[in-house]
Amino acid sequence: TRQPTKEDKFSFGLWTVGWTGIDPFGSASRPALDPWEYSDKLAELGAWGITFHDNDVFPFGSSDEDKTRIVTRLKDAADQAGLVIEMVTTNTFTHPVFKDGGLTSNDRGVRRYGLRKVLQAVDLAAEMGASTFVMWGGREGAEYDSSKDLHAAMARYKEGLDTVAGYIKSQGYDLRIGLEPKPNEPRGDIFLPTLGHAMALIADLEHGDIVGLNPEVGHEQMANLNYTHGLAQALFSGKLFHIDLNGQSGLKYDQDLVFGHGNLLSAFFTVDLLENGFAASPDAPRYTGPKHFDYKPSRTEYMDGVWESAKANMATYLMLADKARAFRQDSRVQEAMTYSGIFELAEPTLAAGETAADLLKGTDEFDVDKAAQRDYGFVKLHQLAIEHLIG
Ligand code: GLT
Ligand code: MN
Ligand code: MN
Ligand code: MN
Repeated sequence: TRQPTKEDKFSFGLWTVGWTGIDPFGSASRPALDPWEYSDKLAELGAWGITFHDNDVFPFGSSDEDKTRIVTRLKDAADQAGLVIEMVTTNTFTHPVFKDGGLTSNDRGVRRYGLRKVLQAVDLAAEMGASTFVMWGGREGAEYDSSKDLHAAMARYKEGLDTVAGYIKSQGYDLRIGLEPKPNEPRGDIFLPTLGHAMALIADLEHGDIVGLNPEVGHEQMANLNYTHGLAQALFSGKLFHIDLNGQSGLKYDQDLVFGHGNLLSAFFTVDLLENGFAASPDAPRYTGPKHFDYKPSRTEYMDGVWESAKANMATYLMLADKARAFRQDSRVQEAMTYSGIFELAEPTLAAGETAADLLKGTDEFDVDKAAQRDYGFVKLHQLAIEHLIG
């Protein structure tokens, strides 16, 4: 595989390589480094950018002086290493004050505190030159249906998001919000569990134009959903602002594996969409943002394993990109796509100027029985993808 370069726009959360292996059953399995040690190493491995939560960099409750000192040191290190800080986000999930959520806690004092923390992180994001502000509401949710007025919870979520988006506009920041859905974990049921739920709330916002999505592979697959389909619909609606690439093996806890280390075939078609766009819609929107990895180096790995796993994300992406390019360029694939009707799907169903009444009048001399016997050849086409992937 070729080495990653800045042109590949690979970025990593500091909390990914920075995860020390603490889980609900065990303590840390490796040491914590300083933030700039992670960023220096990521740059060396070929990353283009980094991302972080406020509290990945400075501890919760730091004084303003400490915040400035630590953040300045990280920004200098990133500049030195030629790294872009492309996304900044807030941690409104670790501290127990957020145990019932930040924007949707039943406690109004907590909500005011949470919203203030988010706004402060927006200022930080702008200062760092980030273009995306992710909002993952991991603690926004419930274990018990008796515990919430769900209408009020949605109203408070909307109020919170509009306050943040309105603030971004009023400050003239060049920032867009990426909402990150997840069905469950840490809450029993998280609000905005899927991309569709998030898009629906965005449509209800006053400042929804600068609010879009940050879909994560594992989060969609935990809900038994198709990640590539999710990206496609987000692109269709102009809402694919950012992505979290990782791996997940089916319906279980959030694994945050290396990209491709879960459902590899699904990862292939995700890369195919990102690199090659829609097969029959050349004018459709394309994703041009960072390829951001949100994974965890497994707890079994020590520091060598941390860096190996970071490299593995980029290497797997690049290998899949080569395979996806060859797949699309293969004349057998193009023929199989034509046979399958893929290009025909891009043709409008009605003729130019044709109305529903016109359609009702005609018959097209359509032979239902013959159409029922059509062979779509989807299996043959898919086998060509398998051949490119492992042949
Ligand atoms: C947390 C979560 C991720 C989110 C991060 C952004 S925090 O690690 O599990 O999926 O992307 O807040
Ligand atoms: Mn995850
Ligand atoms: Mn995660
Ligand atoms: Mn994520």
